[in-house]
Amino acid sequence: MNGAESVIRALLDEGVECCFANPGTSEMHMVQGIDAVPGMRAILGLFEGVCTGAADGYARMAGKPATTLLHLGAGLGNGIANLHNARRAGTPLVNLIGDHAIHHVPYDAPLTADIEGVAAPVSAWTRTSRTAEGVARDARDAVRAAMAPNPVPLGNISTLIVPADCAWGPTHYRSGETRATAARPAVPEAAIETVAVLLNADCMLLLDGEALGEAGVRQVGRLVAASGAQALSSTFPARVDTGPGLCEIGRMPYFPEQAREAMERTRHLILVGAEAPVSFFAYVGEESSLVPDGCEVVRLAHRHEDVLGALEALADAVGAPAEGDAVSGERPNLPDGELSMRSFCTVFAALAPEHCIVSGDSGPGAAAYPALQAAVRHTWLNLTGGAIGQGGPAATGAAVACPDRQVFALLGDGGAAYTIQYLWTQARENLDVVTVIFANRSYGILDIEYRRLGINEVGATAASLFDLSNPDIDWVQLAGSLGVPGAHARTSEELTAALTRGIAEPGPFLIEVPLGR
Ligand SMILES: Cc1ncc(C[n+]2csc(CCOP(=O)(O)OP(=O)(O)O)c2C)c(N)n1
Repeated sequence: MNGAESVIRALLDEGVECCFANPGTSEMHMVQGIDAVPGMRAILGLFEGVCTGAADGYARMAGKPATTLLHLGAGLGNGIANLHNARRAGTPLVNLIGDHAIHHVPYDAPLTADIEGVAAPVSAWTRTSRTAEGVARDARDAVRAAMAPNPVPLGNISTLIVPADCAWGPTHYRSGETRATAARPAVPEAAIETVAVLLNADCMLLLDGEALGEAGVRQVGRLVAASGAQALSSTFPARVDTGPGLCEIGRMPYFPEQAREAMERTRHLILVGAEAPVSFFAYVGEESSLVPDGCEVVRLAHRHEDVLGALEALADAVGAPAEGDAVSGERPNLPDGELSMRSFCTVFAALAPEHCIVSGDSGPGAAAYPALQAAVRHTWLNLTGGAIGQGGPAATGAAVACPDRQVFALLGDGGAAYTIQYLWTQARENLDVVTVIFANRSYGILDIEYRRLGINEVGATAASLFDLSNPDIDWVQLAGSLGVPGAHARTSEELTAALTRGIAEPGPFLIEVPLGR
């Protein structure tokens, strides 16, 4: 076989079964390898940011990496924003990047680039293969590195660069080596003992990582029942599993003054897989840390550690009941009349199916989080790194990983415009995703941030840089041209009808609502 085929076999042996691809000539042997070896699902994305965001969404739901297949430095570079988000999320992901054959690089042909340089800021592990014989080993190492318990800033992205001659050259590959599993390091007992002594109603548990998976949230419920402590997730965690039967999980607010207010009465901020909260941006004269004076920060567990084990041990140590606090769960009645963010949230909470997945981005969609939490068990995926244009691609990958679950993407129109090609992939793969576009025809948050920075005069040029009208994008028409049916919803009744249809019909659907924050 050739090197490319050995790479695909190696990836499959490590449990990687899905490839979000946008290939070029230097990846042709990889494409041939995928063709030749059964088991690797190859999905075309029309922009690399779709591939990388989809690989992120897939892994957040599947708990194992997908691979991307991208074209040299230019292709990888196009995918960087969503790789940045995936790094912040701690998502395991393997980039397979083709390169010129080794003998061709010195000729500086047009697509020649410093691919390792492009990969470096987002990758915890980067390697350029040197031989066809070595490339399968490289692929296995890439997956293992992506699954390693890395500390927070590093993330879990591996980038393997495969020169074309390593892909086309002859090699042997023998399956049989067992798949590697990486254990998370245990939390020191001293940390558990320290928190057990001080846990009371003056504490806030700030949660991220495993603490926000279903098993983690159950343990948090026990701790809340035993101590009266508050439980909040960090502002944009990668994944939260909540809803009726599980403990209510609030969210650390985005704006600094609101975050400080949320911690006003907190004497001990206990970090459970989370980092101490900081202001998203610097503001003139404002501190970067959001932790109020008089609040002590205590760490129970780092995100890469055995967070779940630590929570269990802590709950046992404080004598917490086996069944903890839980949301009771009630569907709201369907409203009628004018459509507002409030009625949107009510309709959404009334209709969203059990065990749905919601992928967020910019825009006001996060407002639906409390209402949904009170209504149905679900998984919420957040924009982890602030690089907008993630929600649609991540929803695509989540739907590939979980074909039995209804997926929603709640997107601001500004964010949606970055990576809207994802709709085409959803249509082609017949994925059950309902996208809601909040079309306020503006970069609304930038208008708010502009004023927060003390610039009160919004001049004509500034206003034009925050304005998405002239021309208005018709998202339903745009979706139609990408193979996705849709509807405008201007009233609560129209939203109810559109959402009911989108959920009932197989395949993707898009709803444009004239709402903003
Ligand atoms: C990749 C990237 N480019 C630019 C920005 C800056 N930015 C943050 S929010 C935003 C506009 C969001 O607009 P929209 O999605 O319509 O939501 P709205 O604020 O109007 O509710 C922009 C451009 C960003 N965060 N990420």
